[in-house]
Order: sequence, then C-alpha cells, then structure tokens
Amino acid sequence: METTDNRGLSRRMLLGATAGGAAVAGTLGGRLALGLGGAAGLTAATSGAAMAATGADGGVAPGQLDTYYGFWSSGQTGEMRILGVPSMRELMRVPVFNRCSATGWGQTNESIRIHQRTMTDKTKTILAANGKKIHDNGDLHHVHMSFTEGKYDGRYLFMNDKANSRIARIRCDVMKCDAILELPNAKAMHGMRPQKWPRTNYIFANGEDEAPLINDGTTMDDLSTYVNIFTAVDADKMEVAWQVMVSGNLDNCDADYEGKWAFSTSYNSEMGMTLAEMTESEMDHVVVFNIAEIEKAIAEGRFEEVNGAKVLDGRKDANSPFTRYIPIANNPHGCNMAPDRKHLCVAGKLSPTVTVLDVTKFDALFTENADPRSAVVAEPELGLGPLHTAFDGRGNAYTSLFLDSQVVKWNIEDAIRAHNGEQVEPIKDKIDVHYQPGHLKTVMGETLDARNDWLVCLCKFSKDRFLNVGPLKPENDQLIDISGDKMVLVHDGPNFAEPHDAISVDPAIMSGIKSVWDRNDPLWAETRKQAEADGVNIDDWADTVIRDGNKVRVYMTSVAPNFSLESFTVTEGDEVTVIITNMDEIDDLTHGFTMGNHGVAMEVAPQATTSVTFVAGAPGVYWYYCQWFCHALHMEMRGRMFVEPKAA
Ligand code: CUK
Ligand code: CUA
Ligand code: CA
Repeated sequence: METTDNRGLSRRMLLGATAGGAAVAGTLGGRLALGLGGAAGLTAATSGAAMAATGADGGVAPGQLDTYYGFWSSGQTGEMRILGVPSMRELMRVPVFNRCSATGWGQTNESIRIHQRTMTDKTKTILAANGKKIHDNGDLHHVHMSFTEGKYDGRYLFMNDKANSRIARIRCDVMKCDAILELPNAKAMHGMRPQKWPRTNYIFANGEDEAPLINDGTTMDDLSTYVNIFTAVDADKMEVAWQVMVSGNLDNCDADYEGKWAFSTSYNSEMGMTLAEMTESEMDHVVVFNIAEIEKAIAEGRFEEVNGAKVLDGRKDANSPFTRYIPIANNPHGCNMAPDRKHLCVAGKLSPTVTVLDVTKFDALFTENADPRSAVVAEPELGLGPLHTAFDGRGNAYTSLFLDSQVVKWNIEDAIRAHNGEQVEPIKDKIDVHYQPGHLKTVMGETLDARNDWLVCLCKFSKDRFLNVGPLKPENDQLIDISGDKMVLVHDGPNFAEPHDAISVDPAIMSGIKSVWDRNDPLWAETRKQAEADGVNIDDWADTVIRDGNKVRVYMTSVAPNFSLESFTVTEGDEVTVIITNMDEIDDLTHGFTMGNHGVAMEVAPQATTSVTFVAGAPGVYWYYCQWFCHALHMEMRGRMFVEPKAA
C-alpha cells in the first residue's frame, strides 16, 4: 500500500534507504520541525548525527526506524520502557515490578509464579495480612544489559527494585521478565551493575539501607548491630552467589573490564540515621571489592550462612582481604567505569569534583600500609552537584551537574595532566539542560563499544518546558548531539515517573529478538504440565472445561476473531482458571481476555499460552471479550460466562 504524507510525497520516497533518500527525509524533517531554511537542512544532512540535529524528531521521519534501541528505567512506576534513539519515541513498556492492566502482568499465573519464586517467608507473612500474593509496586532505577568480554551480548536486561530489595531479569528474545529475586539480608537494592568481564556471571547489587544483620525484632535501635550488604547474584541462575558485609551504606556501583573488581560509592560512611548525621563527615568512601579473594573464601567455606546466603565480613575494622575503602569527598553518588578500561569516575554530589581512580592501581591498595588514596589520579572541579558520568569512547567524559542544571564535557587525560600540575583545562564545553539532571548516557557508553553520536540526559524537573498538566509535572529526557566539539540540544522528551537511567544499544546486538512466541516457551511450562494432566492438547483447538472440586479449568483457543468457547458455565464461588492459547501465527496479532466485572484482563500474544485464576462472582451472566484490537470483528470476539447459584 502506498501512503502519502501531508506534503504529498510518497512514503516510499521518504523511506528510500540510499543517501539521497535520507537527505530528503532529513531536510524535510528539519524544515517541518524547526522551520529551518533549505540550505541549513541540506548542509546538516551530510552526517548522521548532525543531520538529526536539524529536527526535533532526531531526524527520524515517519516510517523510518531508529538507529538505536533505548532501554529506560521508570523509577517508581516499576516497569522498563523501550524507546527509539534518536527519535525518543516510546516503543514499548515492559512490566516488571508493577501490576499492568494491559498485559495482565502481576495477575496471570505465569507472571505470579515469577514473582513468587523467591519471596521470603517473611515477605509472605506481610502479604498474607494484605490478602495479596505479590508486591505489585517497585522502584526500578537501573537497567543494564548482560556483557560478554566488555560488550553487550543481547541476552538479558537486569534491573533493580529499591522499594522491595529485588533484582529482576528480562529476556531480550521476547522482552518479558523471566525472573525476580528478592534478596535476603540486604535492604533497598539501589546501585546495580552486571559484571563486564569475562562475561556477566554476576549482577552486583548495592543495599542502600542499613539494618541489623539478624533483623527479627530482637534488636531495633542498637546501631552496633546494623550492617550493610553488597550482593553478587548469579546472573544465570538468578540466585544469590554471595554477600559481603560493609561499613557505611552503598549507593551506586560498577565493575571493571578485567573481572577483578567491583566498586560502590557510599554517602553514609557515618552510619547516620538522620540527615545531619549522614552529612557530618568530611569524607565518605568508595568500597573496592576483590572478586578473586571473595571467590576463594566462598570456595574454601570461610563464610557464615545467614538466611540462605553465604555472607563474608568486609567491614572496615575487620581489615578484610575482601574490601578496601577509598576516602572520597562527602556524599558521592555516581560510579562510572570508563571504556578506556582504566579509569573509574566517582561523582562528588556535595563536592563540585569528580574523583578519577586508576583501577590498575587497586592491587596496591591490598598491600600493607598502602595509602588508601593512592589510586586517585585526578579530581577536576566541574561544577555544582555532579551526579553521573558518561563516556564517548574518545577519552571524553560527560558529567551531569544537578545543581547547575548543566552537562559538562571534560577530557579524562587532560584532567590527569592538570592534576599533575600541567597548565591544561580539562573542561571542553558546558550546556544548559532543563532541569536538574540525574543520569546521562552515551550510546553503549558503559561498554568497550562506546559511541560519540548521542547523549541522553534525564532531567528530574521540567518546570516550564511543557504545557502545564497540574501540580505533578513530567520529567524531561533530553537528547544532545555530541558528534561535534560543542554539544547541541536537539530534543525535549516529557516522561512519566521517573526514569533514573537508560542505556542505548545497537540493533545489531538485538538480532535474537522474536516477533512470535515459540509454542514451547518455558514461561508457560507449568501451565502446559497442568493441561497434559487434564488430557488437553493446548497446541490444538481446545474448548474443554475441567471440573476438579470447586476448581474449574477452562481451556480455550483464540483465532481472530473467535474464542473457541462462546460460553462456559461455573458455579458461584468456584475458583476459575481460564487458559488461552493464541493459535494465530501472524506478526502483531495479539488477542486478550477480559472477564467483565471480575477485575481480570490479560494479553495473549501470537502462539502464546496465558492463564488467569479468579473466583466466580454472584450468579448471573458475565461477558468476556478480547481487549487487544485484532480484527475488523474484534468487538465481536466475545463470549459469556454463566455463573449458577450454589446448590442450597
Ligand atoms: S540514582 Cu537516580 S539519578 Cu537511583 Cu542511579 Cu543517580
Ligand atoms: Cu482478538 Cu481483539
Ligand atoms: Ca556522608
């Protein structure tokens, strides 16, 4: 089908993949968006990133695909989002720690099994009182991809939940969460990073809140019993590998490119409980974790087992072989390893500096009488409120300045030379952002593939940048062109609560992504087992109702625009499980199932099996329907549940 846009140009012309086609699109995009003259548009069209700088859409015309995938966190919304970069268009939301009305995540049996697999007994007690089966909120700060040899490998995305001390994993082949792990002992998982080298065997996770190690109510306010916990999660099994007790809290973390170290910032070395106490000292610290020493101790059984986790003592006064504490100006925040394999940048937050540490000097920290600051190779003063740092793979760093509402571009080697007394200015450029930036990310900037085209800057406040939508304002994700010497702001992106962090990934890495499910996906293996036990073949036309005491299992198939069952009958109070297999094989042909007046809805994507369990309500006729628009007769894709009164 040939569609035309409002300029009368055919879609095919705009989509032309040749340089000529791209130039046409870029020029038009620029003119339409900003009213630029033709000459400016044509000049700009000569390079990829610069071309996009002419358009508020990042140069991506309707029908064009983005250059990169963007994976965004969503803070207290609890989901992961997929955006296109540079268009900044939102492509998808993937529910993780939240309850999702559109997909049924947090309600389908398949998703509840994932939620409940690792819930502790303690959590279950809390939940029983609420009558709930899962935590359906989360505070998802950080999204990171699995690595092989310092580069993204397209297998998994990992993310943290600060609210309920959890780590989750998303399978990149189907973009669905397949594991959630609630961590014992540690509290408030905040900083989280995958091991970069040799591959992501571990996910490193920071506990931000201190609590008694044996937190069973026997001690409350006795701070001498409080600890904080650094956790390594086995990324393949999604189980705790080991934990290390530390002094002070933990904020953000990262790992090196040799597989030797992990490191975490601490803003509360004071172990203070109040704001005044937490900002009392002049210096806090970065904790360096010695992976080889830790693994050795675990292998030799030199650990204490606490709530099923292998715990080591890495506290400061334990003078342990597992940790070292590097003093850093009070209340540091961001912790970012540069793709030069050598430099770790620790943002000062309350200090206007970023401390540059040479990780190749960390071995020396573990020798006797070592100067704990001996790995510091630079400490440039960059501006007020430095929070996080990104890298372009050409030796430059980009640091967000929360208080100044700016991004500062600086050069790492020049900062080191200045630190050594040479007359060189490390700061190369500053740009205003709107407003109060937190994380910022270059494309694949936390990998050995760091690019120098785009910088995404996630601003916490938008104030006057958009139409007023009431007292609660959106955040503002800004796109900055960093291909030239000067940074250029090209896009304002309002966003809902609260993307802390984002990564951008080359689509070449995402080649394993599917369009249609495999019928045998492990996500519904349990459901399949139940069907087999019931003698139902869910790979064929299924229209069977099984009664098992007061449990009723309703097997259905969906083929647009029909459910295999136009009606089924149950009794008031029955525990009803509806199991639907979508037999449609066509790309994008998702069905859904909503049971009227029962609070039940779910997605059933092509070739997927999904199930949901609910209690049948008061006697009467209830309609169910397909809630994902699938066909011209989508409205007609419905049926009735007859609920009969209980026999007296
Ligand atoms: S933290 Cu939010 S801006 Cu949770 Cu990564 Cu720094
Ligand atoms: Cu099936 Cu809508
Ligand atoms: Ca402090």
